[in-house]
Amino acid sequence: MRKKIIMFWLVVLIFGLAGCSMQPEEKEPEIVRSESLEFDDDFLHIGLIQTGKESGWRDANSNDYQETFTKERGYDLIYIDGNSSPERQVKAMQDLIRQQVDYIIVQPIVEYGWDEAVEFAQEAGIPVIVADRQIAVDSDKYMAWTGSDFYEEGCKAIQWLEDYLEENDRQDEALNIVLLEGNEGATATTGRTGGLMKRIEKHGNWKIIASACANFTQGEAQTVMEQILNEVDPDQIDVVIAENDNMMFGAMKAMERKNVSFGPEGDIITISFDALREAFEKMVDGKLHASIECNPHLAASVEKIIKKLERGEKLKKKCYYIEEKVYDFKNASQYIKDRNY
Ligand code: GZL
Repeated sequence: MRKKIIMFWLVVLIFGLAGCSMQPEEKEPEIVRSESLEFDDDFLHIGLIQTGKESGWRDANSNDYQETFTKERGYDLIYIDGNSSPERQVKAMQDLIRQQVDYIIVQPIVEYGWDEAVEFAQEAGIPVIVADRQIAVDSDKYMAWTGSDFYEEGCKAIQWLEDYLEENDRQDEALNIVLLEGNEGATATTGRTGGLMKRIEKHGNWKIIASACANFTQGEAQTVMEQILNEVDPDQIDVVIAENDNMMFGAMKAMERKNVSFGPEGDIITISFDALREAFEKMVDGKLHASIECNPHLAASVEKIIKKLERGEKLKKKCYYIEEKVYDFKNASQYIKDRNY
């Protein structure tokens, strides 16, 4: 019988009344121990707050959790779809505290807005594990983070471009670059953009001639790329970089509609992130030059952290990075058969 004693009624009262919008001058809540409330089973109750369904990467990520945290393996996974709304995600954390889950896994849409909710989870005695993107709160407010090194992913993308240009004796060429970015305030966006810009700035004759946010979605990317193609002569574009494959697919639809030539068999160099199976298909078909892998299989890393905590072990570090590779049109056919998402 799993018992969890938490500050239950007070959390309900504060979040219910203030809707998680406590004013700084308001008195800090006292910790009022309530009657113990418990789940009537032996499962480990895991609350998962997901971003939404914005990309193929996200689907693979969600499936990975659902295949890992199963009843057969001793877990009761309470999956909450954030529906691409940061506010809904914060409310989901309040609900999971009320349900007194054993752990909360949060996959944040954006880094900000988590302070109160994470603090109350901590005071309620519910460990929070952050995965994928990060949250901008003191790291002592959550147990650990696991995910990708997004900055490194950005650097890898430009390293690949530099190598490709060198191989084709184009290393001294001036380049005009179009950049499609993910959600503003998301670690995947700030990290990738940071790595990309850091490396692009090393080339005096490389220029970002247009950039736009398309929130990691294919539809928004097609719209913003159509706008860019209305404003910029496609013959002036040398490279299109999209911060995930789905946005690149949208950009490709916009370029096809304007008969713009792109990809290894065309003119414009195309680079994206995630390395979805569909990106491999585009690389094999000569439309995509490279995709920088972002591994969506985070559940095993999260489960390892939970098992350590369940054994009462102290976590030796706060950040658990996962392995990732770079794939391109030259090696895509070698790996595509192994890509299951
Ligand atoms: C990266 C993840 C990003 C993916 C996008 O870890 O946060 O969000 O790159 C997804 O496809 O939408």
